[in-house]
Amino acid sequence: MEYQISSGIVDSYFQKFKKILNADVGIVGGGPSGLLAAYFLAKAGQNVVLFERKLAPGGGMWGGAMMFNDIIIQKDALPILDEMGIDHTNYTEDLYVIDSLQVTSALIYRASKAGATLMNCISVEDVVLQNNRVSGVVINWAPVHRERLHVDPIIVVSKAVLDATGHDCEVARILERKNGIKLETPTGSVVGEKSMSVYEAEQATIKNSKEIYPGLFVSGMAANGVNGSYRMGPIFGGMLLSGKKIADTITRSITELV
Ligand code: 48F
Repeated sequence: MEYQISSGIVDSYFQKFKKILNADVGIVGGGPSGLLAAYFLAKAGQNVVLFERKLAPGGGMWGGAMMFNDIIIQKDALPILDEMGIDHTNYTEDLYVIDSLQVTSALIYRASKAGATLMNCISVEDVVLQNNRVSGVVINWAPVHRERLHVDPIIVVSKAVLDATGHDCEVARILERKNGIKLETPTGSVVGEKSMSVYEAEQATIKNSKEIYPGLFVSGMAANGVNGSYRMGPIFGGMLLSGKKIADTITRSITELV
C-alpha cells in the first residue's frame, strides 16, 4: 500500500509533466485572466499548461476587497459566470456581487475539467527565444527561487506564451530586460501601470489583451501594466473577458502558424 501510494503519484505526475513539455500554449500565472484563458483554450482543443508559483492558483481573486470575500462583476461578464455555474446577486442595474471563494474555486475546477493542465508551486523564470519568437518558458520550483538555490531549470516549449502574471507583468519585463527587444506597446517597452480609474481600466484590459511580441501574449493586469493603463481594484468583469478574448486570439494565431 505504501509503495502503491507513492508510485501512483509519481507515475501520474510525470505523465502529466511529459504531456506539457511540448505544449500548444504556456500560461504564466493562475489569476482570473490566466484561468479563463486556460479554460477557453482547453475547450478549443489546445494542449494548454498553466504555471502558478503559489500553492493555490487564483491570484488576486481569493481575497476579495481588503479581505471582504465578495467581488463585483459587470453585466457583460454574466454569460461567463453562467457558463461556469457561478451564483451572482444583482446589486445595481449593471453590477453584480459574487462570492470570491466560490468564483475562484469554480475557475480552477472548470479550467482543469476542460482539460487544461494546472501546475502549482512552479515559477517561470525566463522564456525560450528562437528566431525572434517566444517559443516556450523556462521553469523551476518556486521554493528554489525563494531559497535562492543555484539549480538549473527545465524548459517547456510551446507555440504561444501568455503573460498573465498580474500587476508585475513579469514575463514581458524579463523578455525586454534580457533581450533589448521592442514590444508592441505605446513606448516599445513595458510602460508600467497607472493609478486607479475603474471604468477606463476595465475597458483597457480587454483592448490591451493582445500579442505584444511574436509568440508572447498578455492578459489581465499584465495587459494594462505593459501598456501603461490604469488599475481597477475588486471588479473582475474585465479580467474574465480579457481571458476569453486572449484565448480566442491565441487559438486564431496558432491556427495560422500551422
Ligand atoms: O494578479 P493576478 O490575479 O492576475 P490577473 O489575472 O488578475 C488581476 C486581479 O486579480 C486583480 C485586479 C483585478 O481587478 O487588479 O489584481 O491579471 O494573478 C497573477 C498570478 O500570477 C502568478 C501570481 O502568483 C498570481 O497568482 N505569478 C506571477 N508571476 C509568476 C507567477 C511567475 N513568474 N511564475 C508563475 N506564476
